[in-house]
Amino acid sequence: MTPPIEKDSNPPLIKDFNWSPTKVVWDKVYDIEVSFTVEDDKTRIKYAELRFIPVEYEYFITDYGMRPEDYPKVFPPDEKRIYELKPLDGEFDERTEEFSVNIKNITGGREYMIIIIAEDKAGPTQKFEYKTPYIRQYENFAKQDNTTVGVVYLLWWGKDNNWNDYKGEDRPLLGFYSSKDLL
Ligand SMILES: [Ca+2]
Ligand SMILES: [Ca+2]
Repeated sequence: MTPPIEKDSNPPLIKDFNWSPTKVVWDKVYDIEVSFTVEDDKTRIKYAELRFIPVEYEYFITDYGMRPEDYPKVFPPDEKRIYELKPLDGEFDERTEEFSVNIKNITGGREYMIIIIAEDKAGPTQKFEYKTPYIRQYENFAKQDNTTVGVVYLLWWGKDNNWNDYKGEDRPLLGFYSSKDLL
């Protein structure tokens, strides 16, 4: 008698997800490493893919009135990347496989989606999604000296009345302004 074939309709688990910056210059993250494990209880792992997708903020155009031509100046275009992965040990031959990806030259100025898709040989597909925090576009070169540049944002500020009562220590370099000043 042949043993009954055990059905496997459950997708594998994606676990131990981790990401860490591997190249950072003055707070600007250029490169990251993403690692994770795919594990199934019955079937060996067949496939794993990682997508690194720039998050788009269409609502700046549709809701906030940003001109479409200004969008790429604020959120610099960056490519979508898709990595078809091999296990760290080189072969898809077990029910547990580990993976690691280096993502380099991130443009930044936005968040990114990290999407992992994994399959075991029985077919079911598992999907995992993670949104990175904001990754800055430019290096924070302000840290290279001890000068602090500040911006005070005050709604409705008059030249005559408000400055007399002003108790702050910081004074505008260009003199006392008023919200009524013409540009
Ligand atoms: Ca399975
Ligand atoms: Ca293996």
